[in-house]
Amino acid sequence: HSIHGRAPAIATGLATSRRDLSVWVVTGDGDALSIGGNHLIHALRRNVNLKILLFNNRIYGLTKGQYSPTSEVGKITKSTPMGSLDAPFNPVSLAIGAEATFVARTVDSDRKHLTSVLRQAADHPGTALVEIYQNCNIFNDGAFEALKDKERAQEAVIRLEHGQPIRFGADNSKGVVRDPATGDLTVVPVTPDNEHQILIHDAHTTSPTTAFALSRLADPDTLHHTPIGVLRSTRRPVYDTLMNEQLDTAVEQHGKGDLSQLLAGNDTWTVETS
Ligand SMILES: Cc1ncc(C[n+]2csc(CCOP(=O)(O)OP(=O)(O)O)c2C)c(N)n1
Ligand SMILES: [Mg+2]
Repeated sequence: HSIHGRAPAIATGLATSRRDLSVWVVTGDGDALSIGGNHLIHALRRNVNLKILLFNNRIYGLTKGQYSPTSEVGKITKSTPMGSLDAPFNPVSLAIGAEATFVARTVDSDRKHLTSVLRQAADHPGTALVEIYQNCNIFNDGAFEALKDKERAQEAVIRLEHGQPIRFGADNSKGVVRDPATGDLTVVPVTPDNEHQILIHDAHTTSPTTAFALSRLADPDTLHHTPIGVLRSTRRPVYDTLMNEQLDTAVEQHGKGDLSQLLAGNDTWTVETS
C-alpha cells in the first residue's frame, strides 16, 4: 500500500532495511509505466531484491477505461475518442533496456505457466520483472484472446525454455533464426536444411541483445510470435547487499550512529565567516 506509481520506491526502502522479507510489488500498466515509470526503471537498474508483477491489461481499469502506455495505437477510449496517438511501450523491452537482471512474461489464465514463472522470479536474487498479460472484461475485453484461444495460441505463442531450440506452431513447424544479413531474429518454417540454425534459448547470457530481439518478435496487432517465459535471468550484485556492506563498513569506521540524536541534536554544519 502506497501512493499510485510509487510502490518501487516504498518497496526499495522495505527490501533494503528488512532483508528477512521477500518483497513483492503488484502493479499495473498505468501504475508502473505512466505515473511510476521513473521509479520502475531505477529499481530495475539498481537490482534491488524485489519481485515486480506487472499486470498488463493495456488500459486504466480502476479509473474506468482510459488508454494506457501499453494501449495499441488508435485505441478508442473515453480519453481518446478519436483514437490514441501514442506508440505503446513494450514492458519487456523496457525492462531489458533498463538493465533488469530477470525479465519474464506470462498470461493470467495459464496457471501452470504463471506458477512456474513466479517460482523462478521468487528464486532470483535481485529485481525480477514479470509482465502478466491480463484481461479486463469490463474495459478492455479480449485484449489477449489471440494468446488464449487454443487454436490461435499455437501460432501466436512462443514458449521459451532455457537451453531448448525456440520452436512453436502446430507440430513445432516454426522456429526462430538469426538473419545473417541484419543480425535480427526472424520466424521461419523449420526444414531439415535449417533445423540446426534454430536459435537455442539462453536466458543466462550476460548480453541483453538476444533477449531484447526476442522481446521485439511479436506483432503488436495480431500478437503473433509473442514469447512467454523467462527471457532473461542473469546475475549482478544486489543493491541491498552492497548497501548493507557499506553500512557495516561505516559502523566499523565511525561507530553506530544515533538517528534521534542526529534529528534532535545541534547543527551538523558550520558557517565560516572571513
Ligand atoms: C496520485 C494518483 N494519481 C492518479 C490516481 C488515479 N488512478 C488510480 S488507478 C489509475 C490507473 C490504473 O491503471 P493500471 O495501473 O493499468 O491498473 P488497472 O486498474 O488497469 O489494473 C489511476 C490513474 C491515483 N489513484 N493516485
Ligand atoms: Mg491496467
